[in-house]
Amino acid sequence: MSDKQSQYLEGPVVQEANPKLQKPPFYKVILLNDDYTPMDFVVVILQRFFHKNREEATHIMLHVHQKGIGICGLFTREVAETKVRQVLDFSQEHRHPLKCTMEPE
Ligand code: TYC
Repeated sequence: MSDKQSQYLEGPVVQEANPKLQKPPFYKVILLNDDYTPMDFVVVILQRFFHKNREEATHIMLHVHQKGIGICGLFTREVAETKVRQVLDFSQEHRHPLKCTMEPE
């Protein structure tokens, strides 16, 4: 009998975990509410950097406005870092205090 045939008779073969095959961790990019950033500006941010349509962007902005915090999207670490940087740079350029951060999924 071949090795393969005897494996079938002995039942399932358990494969050991391979750390290299773990799925890449994702990060939430988070917007925080403040009292000064105009609502329209936040909607533009969500359209420009997170590819939301006007309706989705307005929904997320209002959620953050009401609850204090909200998720813009899930990304790999490097992409999330880039999004956070883009939001902070763009907000600073326009002299708005909007805060954006990221945390593991
Ligand atoms: N609270 C702001 C206002 O009343 C609007 C706002 C929404 C600001 C979401 C930041 O992440 C934010 N103008």
